[in-house]
Amino acid sequence: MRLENLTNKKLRAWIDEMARLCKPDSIYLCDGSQEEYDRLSAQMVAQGTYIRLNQEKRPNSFICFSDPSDVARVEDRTFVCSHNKDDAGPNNNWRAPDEIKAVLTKLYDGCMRGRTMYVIPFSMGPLGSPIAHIGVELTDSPYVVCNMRIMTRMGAAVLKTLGDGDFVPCLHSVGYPLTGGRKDVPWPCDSENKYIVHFPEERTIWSYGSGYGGNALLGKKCFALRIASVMARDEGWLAEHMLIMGITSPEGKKKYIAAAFPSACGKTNLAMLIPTIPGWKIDCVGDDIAWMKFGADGRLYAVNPESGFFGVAPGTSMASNKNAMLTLTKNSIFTNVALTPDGDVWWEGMTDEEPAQLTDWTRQPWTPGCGRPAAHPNARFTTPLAQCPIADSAWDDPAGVPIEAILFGGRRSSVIPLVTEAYSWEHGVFLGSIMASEKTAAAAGKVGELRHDPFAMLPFCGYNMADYFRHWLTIGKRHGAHLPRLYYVNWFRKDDMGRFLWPGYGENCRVLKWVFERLEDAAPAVDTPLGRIPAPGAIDVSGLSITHEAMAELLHVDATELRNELPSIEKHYRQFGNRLPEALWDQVRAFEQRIK
Ligand code: O2Y
Ligand code: MN
Repeated sequence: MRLENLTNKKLRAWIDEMARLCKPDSIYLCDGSQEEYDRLSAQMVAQGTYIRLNQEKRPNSFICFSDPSDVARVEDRTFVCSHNKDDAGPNNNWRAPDEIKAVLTKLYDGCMRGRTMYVIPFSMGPLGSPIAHIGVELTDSPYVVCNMRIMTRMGAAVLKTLGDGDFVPCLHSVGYPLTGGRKDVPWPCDSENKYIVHFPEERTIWSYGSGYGGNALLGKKCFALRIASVMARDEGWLAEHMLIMGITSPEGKKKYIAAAFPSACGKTNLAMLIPTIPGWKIDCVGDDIAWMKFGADGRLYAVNPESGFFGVAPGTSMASNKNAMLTLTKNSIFTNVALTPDGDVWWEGMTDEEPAQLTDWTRQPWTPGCGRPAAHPNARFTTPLAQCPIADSAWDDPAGVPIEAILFGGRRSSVIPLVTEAYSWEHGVFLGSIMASEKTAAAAGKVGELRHDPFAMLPFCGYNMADYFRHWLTIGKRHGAHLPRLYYVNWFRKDDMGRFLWPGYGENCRVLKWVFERLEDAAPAVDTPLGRIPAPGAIDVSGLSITHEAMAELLHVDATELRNELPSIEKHYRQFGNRLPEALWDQVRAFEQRIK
């Protein structure tokens, strides 16, 4: 399709306006075809952005290395620009919309000189699904185009579905105009100026200066979480940082669950889990984001707005996540991993033995023991969901899948038991709202420090988190009859010696089995001050070498330890002032009574 033939007036006017501002040499409307993907990939090979991997080992796949200043999401450069600062809340960096537009307009002026502006129409969610929404990203990065083709449904079919309808405008530039004889570089970006800006009232995204991941693939965190969370609040649905999985029992009964975990807590591993208990089966619908709307039957239906995985490579192996490794055998893009001499990829944790020599993510020769990691800790693979060996048969179903349980989880070495069932929806919202996780080496701050990350949405909620809690409570009031049950899980509890008590990975299916059986009213539980936990013996540990003492420790709920959490819960709540729903203070008071 040619630009001249675009019938959507808002789209045409917006492209013209942004082109006048960014001044690209040309404008190209993406059709989403394989031919287009191959052509842009070949162009990036010629430009030095991509290296084609060995066709025999990793067909139709590429590696690229980013600028060392552009390796991850930049939370301190991410802004939510509502008119009223309180509407963004203490959970967001805020700037007045007009003020930030003035700053960015200056930066955008001429920023695409010497480049092509690509127009990417994309659907978050299966095309035409009542749960899906459409966005259009304008970008000067062919890397973004190719990644968006894997991560979203993208191209001509989206324009057809869009018709005259509305879309979320997403403007992106790497901020590296080719003016005054300036030569292009393999990874253009602006290392001085990065802005990831959201205008929730206009439902618009402006991103400048970064070409990496969540900063540049605007369908992901910017649209599918920050802007969509606002849309969901206004329209009565849920846009969440959650995986979606199907669980099938040996009797052939299937249920779908969603699960929210902060970044770096193993969501992708859980989404692709291989059960260790005979007869149980897991299918993957998504590993990062869930959009959920209530159906005519009153049940909550979820789609994965994405169509690929943008997963962390380091630590991924045949042992830790065989399904991910099998997914990325072809048609994949690898960013900031290491290159082997025979044209394949490698990263820390991929194999027990390190290769004798590599080209590392900084393009330097690397040998074991040289003192540098070969792959950047936030190195990523972009790979199609359809290639996942356990892709659920309904992963692309426009109707979505019915969600029966939602898990919240964090990384806690103490206090929080292996699994807890909420007493009610309100109690579950309380548990989600006080979720906290210990920092890993991957995040800024002291390792082990506890950070409250309500619903795993702290970096992704596009409005005041207190209003987000209220939205969850309202959903509970409106849809009482068919609501999913809510759970809090913790795979990371440690013993006195600092060793993990629970083996994790495939063994997590034992906890999922208990959840499944609870939904069938077929598993016993006991009440504790935190919630309902499995009765002794209710978690199936057959074939697992775990001591009774370890199981008891994993399920131990200690009132004194919980009491020690109260000041930090209250502090966390107080930051929201009187916007925090009173129902949550009621939950705190009820909790206080239970731990007296
Ligand atoms: O650093 C980035 O740009 C990616 S962050 C990311 C990517 C995939 C899934 N989740 C996340 C996250 O930070 O939660
Ligand atoms: Mn995520």
